[in-house]
Amino acid sequence: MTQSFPIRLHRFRLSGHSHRVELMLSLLRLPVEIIDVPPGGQKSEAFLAMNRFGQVPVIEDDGYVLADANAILVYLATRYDPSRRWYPADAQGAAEAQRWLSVAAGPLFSGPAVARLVGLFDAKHDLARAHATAAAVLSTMDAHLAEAGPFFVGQSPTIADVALYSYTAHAPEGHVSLAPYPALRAWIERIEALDGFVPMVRSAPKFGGPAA
Ligand SMILES: N[C@@H](CCC(=O)N[C@@H](CS)C(=O)NCC(=O)O)C(=O)O
Repeated sequence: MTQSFPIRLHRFRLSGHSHRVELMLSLLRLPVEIIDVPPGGQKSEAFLAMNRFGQVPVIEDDGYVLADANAILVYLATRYDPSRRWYPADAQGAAEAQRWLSVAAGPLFSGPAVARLVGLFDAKHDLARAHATAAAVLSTMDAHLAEAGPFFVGQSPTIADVALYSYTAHAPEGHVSLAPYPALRAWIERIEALDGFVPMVRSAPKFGGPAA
């Protein structure tokens, strides 16, 4: 299906959840209008009317409002990629993609993303615990790619890769080195070489320190 009017993306510039959606929109070549939510704006009455959880990202697509990064990936790939290259339609492919969406929402968040919240924003989280979770999830992801790559679900990129990319590639912003994970580093290069790839701005960590 083609799209002539832009899909509105409400985001924070440094939000990996938001970048995940921006990347999907770009890979699908969908026109987008980016709305940078000001600090605290996600708790305004107008924003809460779009997402009761008061978080970015949120999209508006021809009057349809949807929050939650992974839900948005499912929606965009189902609606705008009839080939189902990005979100496999077969039972096993769909289930495997979902499995990695759960990793993106689970340990990839509580590990690398939480460590990044500390590194960039001095968020009051347990950095040592986030680093331990990051090491466990990144080594599992690395082993999976080494055995079953080049992408998380088979031979071509899917929403699983889009969901996992931002917080993996930006893990060093939470003092998480990617040096021990060669398969992950090669995968990051493959994602960044995709037609339509858009980067998230890189930041240097200002708070916290490397894992002991
Ligand atoms: N489950 C949500 C999580 C989104 C999320 O954590 N958003 C953060 C930015 S990365 C946010 O809006 N934080 C501000 C807040 O919670 O007030 C999703 O996948 O979209």
